[in-house]
Amino acid sequence: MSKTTDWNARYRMLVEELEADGVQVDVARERLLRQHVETPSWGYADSGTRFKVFHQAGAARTPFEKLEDAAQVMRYTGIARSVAIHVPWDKVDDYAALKRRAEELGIAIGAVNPNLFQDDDYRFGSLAHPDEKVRKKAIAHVLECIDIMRQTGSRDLSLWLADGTDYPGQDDLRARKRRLEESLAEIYRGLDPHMRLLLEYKLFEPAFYSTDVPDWGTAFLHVTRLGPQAYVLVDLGHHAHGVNVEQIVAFLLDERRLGGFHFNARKYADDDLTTGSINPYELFLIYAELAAAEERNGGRLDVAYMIDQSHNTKPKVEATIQSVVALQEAYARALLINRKRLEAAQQAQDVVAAEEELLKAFRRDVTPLLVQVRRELGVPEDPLEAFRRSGYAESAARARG
Ligand code: LRH
Ligand code: MN
Ligand code: MN
Repeated sequence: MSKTTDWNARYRMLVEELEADGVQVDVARERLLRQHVETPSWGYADSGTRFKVFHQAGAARTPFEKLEDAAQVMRYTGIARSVAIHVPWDKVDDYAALKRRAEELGIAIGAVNPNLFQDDDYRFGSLAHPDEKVRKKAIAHVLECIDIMRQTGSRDLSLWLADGTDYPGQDDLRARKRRLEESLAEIYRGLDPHMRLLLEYKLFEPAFYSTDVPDWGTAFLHVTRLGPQAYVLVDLGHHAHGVNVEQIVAFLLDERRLGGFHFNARKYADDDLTTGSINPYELFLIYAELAAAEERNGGRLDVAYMIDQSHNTKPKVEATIQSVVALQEAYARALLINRKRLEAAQQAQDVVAAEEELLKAFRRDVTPLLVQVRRELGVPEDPLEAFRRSGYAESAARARG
């Protein structure tokens, strides 16, 4: 981003152009000022592929160091207001102290993610395991996470299950469904009234023959049966190729069961790559649905916008800043869609005009609007460049080894 750019002039030009076109820029600006993205604690620690865990100099080693890194993303973007934790990866003796430290750093603890996949006992599943003892252990762990939520002030419990089978005949598929229903109901009863259970689905992996919550429909059925505090969580990497994710989002929004996202990008499967790096048009179309729902809902939507990524080839804080900025850009473009003209084209069955309305917004250079928003948020005009210049990565590498 050039230092000599006259951003005020460019912003005025954009406002003029959009308003002549019938788009209210102030509405977009205000929504962007309120945008909230949650980053994952596990995205700041060493991670790997199925073949090796790679060490990165300066990667966070403790839950407190993860908070420091998350706070950097907040400092440079102004919208990465909270960080999700994963237990026991983020196990500490005193969760109230973790909450206090987050607050000192200008962020909050967000969703709590139980870990039901890293214990030897979970080889054949957790909440749907054939052995009642293992199911009880898994439920107890989730209830302990709900207790942690009370200490961290978290509202959302994010539940992803590795449960499934590898071979036909390995287990009774209907029995697994019923066991899962019972376990989820017990967990649901443990929630405080303001808490939400977000159920994440995933097509496959680690199980390869059957997965107990393989798709949005299964998750939807479970959360609907559980009650009004249960919602579906959409992870962008958890679908088969060609699945229309924005349609799933629209359906769940309409049913008021969209609890949140795990944003990332994928080329093949659950790649956990930088949001918007592979399929920016899909990301925009998802945001087009979100912005439309917000519009119908008086400008508010109770959805948790979380990132779920792990970076092995990129520095972690930089990749997370790129992701937050990609979410900001997708949202900005979606807010600038001319809804009236889109609807008119839809009514007239003018397919080309309707598509062109979306493409026009998708191709729009929103940088002047984002610079304006960043100035108001008190963060640098170019978050990534400012972070790279700050020397934080180098000093973390020296301090953390
Ligand atoms: C596994 C997974 C899932 C969870 C995350 C913690 O697929 O990526 O998306 O949310 O681990
Ligand atoms: Mn996920
Ligand atoms: Mn995943």
